[in-house]
Amino acid sequence: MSKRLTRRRLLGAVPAVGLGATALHAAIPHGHGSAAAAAEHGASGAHATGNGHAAFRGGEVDHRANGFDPHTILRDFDRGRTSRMADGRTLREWTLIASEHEIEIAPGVRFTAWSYNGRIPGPTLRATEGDRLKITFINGGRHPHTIHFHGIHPAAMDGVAGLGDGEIGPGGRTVYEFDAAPYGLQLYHCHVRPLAEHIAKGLYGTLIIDPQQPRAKADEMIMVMNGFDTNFDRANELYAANTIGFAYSDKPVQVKRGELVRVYLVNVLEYDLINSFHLHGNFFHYFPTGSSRQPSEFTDTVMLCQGQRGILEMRFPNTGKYMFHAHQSEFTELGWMGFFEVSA
Ligand SMILES: [Cu+2]
Repeated sequence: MSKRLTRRRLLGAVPAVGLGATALHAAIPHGHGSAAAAAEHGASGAHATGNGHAAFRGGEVDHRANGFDPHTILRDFDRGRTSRMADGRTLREWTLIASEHEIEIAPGVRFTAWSYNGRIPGPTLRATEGDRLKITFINGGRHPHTIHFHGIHPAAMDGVAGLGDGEIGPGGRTVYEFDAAPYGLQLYHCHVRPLAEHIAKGLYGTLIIDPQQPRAKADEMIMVMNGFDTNFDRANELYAANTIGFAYSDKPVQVKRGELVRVYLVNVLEYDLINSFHLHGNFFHYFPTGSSRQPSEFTDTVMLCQGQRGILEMRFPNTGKYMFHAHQSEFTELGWMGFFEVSA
């Protein structure tokens, strides 16, 4: 057995270490089912099954048992409990609870996740620029955690050690309160060391701050690009948008021809330097961080470092199925791939 187990080696030989390593070996696609062939070609030797596209073997993930479904997460925006403040502004309140629980991230592959409100990614919080935001954080886990929001706010609300209430211990709670600014697509995540582990286990989510002059009406969705290190070697074995690999391939995202589609795209992937989004059969306008009304690009591929995010706007002129995936082929074959299915 080699000293270090890597995801590339996983495709070839599976040493009996790591959570669910055997199940993972069974679940990921291999070249003609031959471990030797897969090892020879590396991860890119993983071949398609069934309908000609990559997929996991061994059935389906039990979304109900997980407590969340990537198809629900896709269009689930949480505007919080709202009330009017004395100055006329809107106050939005949420409660986020960190907890630890086992989830199935590929058929038969269990992963001890840390999450906000029992789902990965955490709730997609949504507000309008200038609203007052109040997030009560309760730590129901066994390790200290925080919520660190991207955006503009006072230092004491930054959710890092040594500032404000700092790290929140097990059973502890705190309140993060600040104004929604600037408009755009913000990320939130735990900021406790070791940071990579706290993030990669699932403690992240998105805060969308809408501009006061609303964007055009659209079919909106959130895609958080993530991955999972199932054997603790600080490399990912599985990749996805919204946690469950191939979920949008097994069941394509339904959209309408000619209708404006807006994708809020976030990269939280740990352990890999970059991630990307590539669309087939169409182009999109790209708004980095969503912080300008003018697109920076008209393209079919964008590349994001961890923490980067942006808004994609597109209309499909043709009906049919259009693939979207990371343009790192290895990520694609290990789960980060789906389809838009365009109907008239
Ligand atoms: Cu944490």
